[in-house]
Amino acid sequence: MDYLGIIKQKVETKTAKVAVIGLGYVGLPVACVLASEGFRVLGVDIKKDRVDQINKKNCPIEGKEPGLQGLLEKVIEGNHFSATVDYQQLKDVDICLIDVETPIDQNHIPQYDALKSACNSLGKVINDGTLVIVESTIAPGTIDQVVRPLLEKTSGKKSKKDFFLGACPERVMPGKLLANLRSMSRVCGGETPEVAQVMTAFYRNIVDADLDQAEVVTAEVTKTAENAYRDVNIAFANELALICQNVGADFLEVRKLVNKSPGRNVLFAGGGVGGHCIPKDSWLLAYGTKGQVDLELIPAARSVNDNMPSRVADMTTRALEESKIPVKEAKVAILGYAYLEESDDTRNSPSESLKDILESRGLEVVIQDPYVPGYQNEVIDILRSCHTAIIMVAHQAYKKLDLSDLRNHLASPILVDARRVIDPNAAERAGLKYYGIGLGASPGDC
Ligand code: SAJ
Repeated sequence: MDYLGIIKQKVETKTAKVAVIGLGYVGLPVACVLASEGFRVLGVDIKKDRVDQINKKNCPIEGKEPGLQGLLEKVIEGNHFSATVDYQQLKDVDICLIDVETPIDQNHIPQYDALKSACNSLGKVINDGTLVIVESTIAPGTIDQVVRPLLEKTSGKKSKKDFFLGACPERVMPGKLLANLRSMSRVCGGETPEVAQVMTAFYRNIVDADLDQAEVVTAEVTKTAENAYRDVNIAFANELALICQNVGADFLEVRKLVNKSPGRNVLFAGGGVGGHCIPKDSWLLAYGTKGQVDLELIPAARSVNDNMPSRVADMTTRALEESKIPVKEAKVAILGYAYLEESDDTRNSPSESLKDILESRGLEVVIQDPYVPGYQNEVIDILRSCHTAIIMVAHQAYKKLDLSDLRNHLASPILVDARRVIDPNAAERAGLKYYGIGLGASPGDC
């Protein structure tokens, strides 16, 4: 039976029945966009309340996602999309996407519980000819060593014969889920060239950018490598900033001048690297080598970035000491709790690490973030009796701070700027003692 030919024909006529397992910030948008293109899409999630919310046309994704609520309403009302907790309903799907979380544990080992659960449940109902595509970010070798064995074991079928496997890692970003889905190129990693070809025909319905056919392992490596690459480059910026602090230069000036040299692109130093992708994907990439490659640079970059909150804490305690303020009697305000500017996402937030470090050193810590519920007091209101304000996130609101107001409300005029969003001269003119990441002559730990 030419199963792939049948799938391709159903893709071309948009009569393919598609399932999406995992209705989070990756699965739900892709389900809605596929449904809006005319496919019949069935979403599957283990969380019944999430399934119920979706079927009632309520988008469960937090944060602002332009267009998603409206698209969800449209495809539900048009009967092109519905959600369920019942895997039995997947019996007759032609294409099944898997979009479940793939976190790592504190030892940097991938936690594939959700992926394995999805494969176990899918394997029990999968019918002949189904194309299964994992969109989650996974370590190189996961399709071969985890997904295929599980699906074959639970289904009693053989891949490349009874069902087909591919990996097409997502490249979405919270806040731009629908935009990125359309505009970002994708790697269609198929277990055979024919599978990769059918994948590109399928994704061409929702992706306007390049669709590159490749082997599965290439797709697995590409996604984790692109984020490991970013992490290493951020680590370089951070280490360069520490050097600048030590030798009395200004990182921002050095960065601007270095980037005038062809082929250079130094990123921005900061208070650390948070989020759901960058801190994790380096470890997924490394895990793929099963310890058989002695990796040095990628783990070192992770360490540099993970240490930045501690560097900011050192800057803060030394600034207090310079002002003769006993550290254990000090109270500091952390401005910014999200992991990224103009975001409410606090996953792996460097500010959380900084708070823990400062509290472990005996300081009292208060937090403000205009986007994060629970921390949305006015900046000025939380500064009372604080000896220092630490800017940890480059929110626009902090760039517009009234520095004289800040100075007047602080118990002592110390500003630590871990994202370099404030002009040092303006801070000094307002009577603040300014300490900026990467700015020489500051008391940072270099
Ligand atoms: N950061 C720095 N310095 C920089 C850039 C970022 O310290 O120069 C920090 C941020 O403050 C944040 C963390 O790194 O804490 C991650 O920032 P990010 O800009 O990389 O944003 P993410 O985590 O949302 O990364 C996503 C990734 N996209 C996907 O995985 C699909 C990443 O591949 C993208 O490069 C990135 O968005 C992007 O370009 O915006």
